[in-house]
Amino acid sequence: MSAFVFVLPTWPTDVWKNAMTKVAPDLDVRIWPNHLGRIEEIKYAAAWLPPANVMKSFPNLKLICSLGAGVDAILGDPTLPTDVPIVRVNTADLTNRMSEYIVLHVLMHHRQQRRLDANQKSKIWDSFPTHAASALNVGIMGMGVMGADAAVKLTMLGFNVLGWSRTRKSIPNVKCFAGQELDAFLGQTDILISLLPATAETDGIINRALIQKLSHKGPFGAPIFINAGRGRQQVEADLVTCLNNGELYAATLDVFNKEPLPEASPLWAHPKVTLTPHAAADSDPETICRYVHQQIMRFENGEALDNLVNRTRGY
Ligand code: NDP
Ligand code: OXD
Repeated sequence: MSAFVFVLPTWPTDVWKNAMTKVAPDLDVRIWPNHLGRIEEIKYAAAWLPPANVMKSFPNLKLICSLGAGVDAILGDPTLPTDVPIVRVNTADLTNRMSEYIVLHVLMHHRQQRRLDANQKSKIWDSFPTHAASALNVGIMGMGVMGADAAVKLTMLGFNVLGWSRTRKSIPNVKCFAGQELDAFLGQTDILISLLPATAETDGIINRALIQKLSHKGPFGAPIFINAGRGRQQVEADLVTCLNNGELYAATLDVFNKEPLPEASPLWAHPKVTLTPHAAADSDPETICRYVHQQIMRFENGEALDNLVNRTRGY
């Protein structure tokens, strides 16, 4: 007897249970914390923001599936069983949604849509001069599944695209940097995008010192920052300082140090900030359940799992 459990403290469990039942009608689906049944029967878990100590409470757990691409919340559990493989989500649906978000916000800054919106509100007819996409260098930190897809789509629009990752990539029309080449990458970047995972190495990486290394040669005279990776990567006080003193021209932020973003945060009402509630790439329950079920089947058939998390790297 093997059962599957959802651990979803912040998501509607009925939606996910229905999706999984549709995709895998024979799977015995349990819900943490109130519908666990005999806990010894639970072999598979799928989680988003699981509280600490929950995974260790399943004594026969064989596989953990993260319902997001990022696994920082799962790995942050100090009592996480060390011998259970963790698989993370990688679906075309999630990747496409992220690329939509990145393209939308790069274009929004490039075409100065917020200025146009403000002009419309004040009934100001001002057809100010604009520039071509090729006038902008867009640099992506994190050239994994999401970063590589967004990079390719941005090149199609005519932007000059650069990428930085731990290991070097080779992507047509994208200038790829790796590891120690960060400063060279930053110096050529007008719009900086973070699609990095949250790890000990990336915590606080977007700070004032890094922002000061970005290019000031772009058409706006100061760089723009877009973060759809994780909030832990940005020092929010430094972002506010740089936006106020002109070291940053503008920012789009989807992720924050603390979520939901506290009401007292100056980012909410900052005139240079466009803010979204960690919604850059929403997860479609049915698509993701299909993917999770495939991983369970692979495990049961003794096949290699897809998108295994490397615990040492932290992503
Ligand atoms: P991947 O694991 O495929 O890619 C991560 C990339 O970051 C890789 O290119 C990796 O380099 C690079 N990287 C990691 N650590 C470092 C480092 N220390 N220095 C340089 N590069 C580094 O992840 P995904 O693309 O699937 O997702 C990226 C992140 O996006 C997720 O972890 C999550 O935090 C966030 N996300 C946010 C969403 C939202 O709605 N806001 C939705 C989905 C994801 P290398 O390739 O060399 O390993
Ligand atoms: C993810 C997310 O990691 O939605 O997938 O943040």
